[in-house]
Amino acid sequence: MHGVWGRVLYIDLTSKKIKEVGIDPKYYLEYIGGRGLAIRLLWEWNPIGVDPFSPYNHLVLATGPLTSLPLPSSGKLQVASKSPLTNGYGDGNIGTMASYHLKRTGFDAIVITGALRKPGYLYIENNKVEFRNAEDLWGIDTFTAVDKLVKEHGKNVGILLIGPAGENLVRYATIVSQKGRSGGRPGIGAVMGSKKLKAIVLKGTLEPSIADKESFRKYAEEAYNKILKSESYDFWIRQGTMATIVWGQHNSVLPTMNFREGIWEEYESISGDLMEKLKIGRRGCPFCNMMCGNIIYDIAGEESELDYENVAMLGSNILLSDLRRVAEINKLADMMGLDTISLGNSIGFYMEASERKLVDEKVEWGDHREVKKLTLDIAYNRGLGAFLSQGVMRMARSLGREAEEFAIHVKGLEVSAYDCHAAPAMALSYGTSPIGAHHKDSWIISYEVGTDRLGYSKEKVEKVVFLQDVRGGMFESLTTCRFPWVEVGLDLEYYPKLLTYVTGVTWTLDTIRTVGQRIYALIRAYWIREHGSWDREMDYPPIRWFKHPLTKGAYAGHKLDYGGYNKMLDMYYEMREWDDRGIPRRSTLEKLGLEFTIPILEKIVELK
Ligand code: PTT
Ligand code: SF4
Repeated sequence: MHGVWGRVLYIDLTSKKIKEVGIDPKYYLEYIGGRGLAIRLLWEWNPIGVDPFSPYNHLVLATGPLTSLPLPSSGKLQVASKSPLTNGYGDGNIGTMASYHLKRTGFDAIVITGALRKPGYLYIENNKVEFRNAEDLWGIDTFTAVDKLVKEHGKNVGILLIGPAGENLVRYATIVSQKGRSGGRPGIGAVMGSKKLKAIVLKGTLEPSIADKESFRKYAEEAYNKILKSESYDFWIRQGTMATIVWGQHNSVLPTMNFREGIWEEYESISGDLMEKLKIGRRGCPFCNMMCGNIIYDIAGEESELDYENVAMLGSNILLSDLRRVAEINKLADMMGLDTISLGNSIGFYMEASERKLVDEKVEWGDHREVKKLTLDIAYNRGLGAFLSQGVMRMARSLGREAEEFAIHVKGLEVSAYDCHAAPAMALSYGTSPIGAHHKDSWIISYEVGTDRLGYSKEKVEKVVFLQDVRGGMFESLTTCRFPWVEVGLDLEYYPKLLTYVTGVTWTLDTIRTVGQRIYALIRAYWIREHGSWDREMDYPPIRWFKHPLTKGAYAGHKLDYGGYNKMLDMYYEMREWDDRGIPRRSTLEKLGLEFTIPILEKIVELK
């Protein structure tokens, strides 16, 4: 198949040995690349039940056939591993020049196992790997460290690195790139830290082959032009994801006070409109003509790149008003390598625990100074920060039953920035997301607010499954940014066609959806394998949304209904051809070519 190299670079940090491993060509047809390749390799190469912080856990950096080719917003890279936050499959998506260089090393993915004895970093130039010392970089924030690495290697490289949070094994540490791109919410940065690996510097100079260059070039150019001509382009360029603050407020989904409410009286103090006034520039990922990284000066006069999730979770969710203060915490999170969503959740959870007097040390809602101090303490895993660095699920368990009722997570991953008291399908999206509560696989909320909002309908469930197949299956495996489709309406049909021109294999949206279903079933099998059991309760959203109704706004009095949610979950399982416990049926596994999972699953659960 064109567009891929057919091999991965396998690096063992313990023995400092590297090898090139050929990949069965059928994997590309069955899994495409990116997330698909990552879960296939983790199933095969990760020991069953491995501790996420053990040297035997594998870290996968994967590209797909469309990654960093000249087509819209293609500069994205998949990072995946067994998650220290959830103990299940975890991944994330980073827009970075590292995707450009990895694509040109001659490998589709880099797989890292083992651990270094002393802090180090990898310099990879095509198939040459150097193990470098990083003792002088250890303990340093990602912005300072990246400057040092650029000084050493020049600007023409791609760099992925961790901050103090990853080094100190904070369970929601991410991998950072380019001072403001970050990925791997479920603690993939901490996996890198457990391997004493501070950074990976990539330089690739080989051009991947494209089956039909001329058609590809023409069609990609057409797609770029369509984006520029889109009606929503101008507004997107002005506000990017930040427009969602006002939208969230108007639709009662803006996370407020640890997801207690869906509106906040002070939302204008963190809005996209305010951001526009403060904006000093834009940044973005490679090959993108709709760059959405909005830069403002924070309260300390430093540049900070804003996104909706970051601002909502570190703003309304903890009642921190003033966009420039929020921007300061956001920047600190990037420097420390902490996921902003889990950070905002963990701080919000603690503030509520402190309000209810379940903890001794008090932290008030919206206390900027305290939030700043806590962010650093979390990253360095010290003092009160050491408690928060475990994430919401573990904190709640240690505080007891009352705390579990306001612990906002699914499967251990903290919920991203959409309140679901009055959004059943979005709750289902979180409940069934393959990495724990994240919106990336199915952002059905935009559809849900414009339809039978409070209904538990089959139509909504069908839409969740469709979005998961397309977003979680297709975009995460191609691997490209989904925003051209989601935000400026680029026709979905561009993607199967571009994939066809690049690979020389004919793809349709339907054949890609089957890949999505396969990936979903395999990730589910992986979770069951690692947890050693399974129950449909794993797919429930946070208790709060069922128990405590909203008290403010147009949806005051509303909460989720258990019966309705269960009905939707049944429909969801039926559509995925899983049984009523959420376990893929034997016939489903066989149909999707996942027979190899059956002997292992059979030891854990009875397959129906
Ligand atoms: C993503 C999650 C998101 S989703 C946001 S804002 W968003 C937060 N960003 C963080 C950040 O920044 N710094 C930080 N320290 N922590 C952060 N945590 C949060 O992480 C991101 C964009 C965005 S902005 C989104 S929706 C889209 N996500 C895509 C995706 O998942 N897949 C895909 N094929 N295309 C996507 N395009 C968009 O990319 P995770 P990025 Mg991110 C600074 O990592 O783990 O996937 O979690 O990658 O390069 O920053 O681009 O309103
Ligand atoms: Fe990156 Fe934004 Fe462009 Fe997507 S739209 S590739 S997230 S800059």
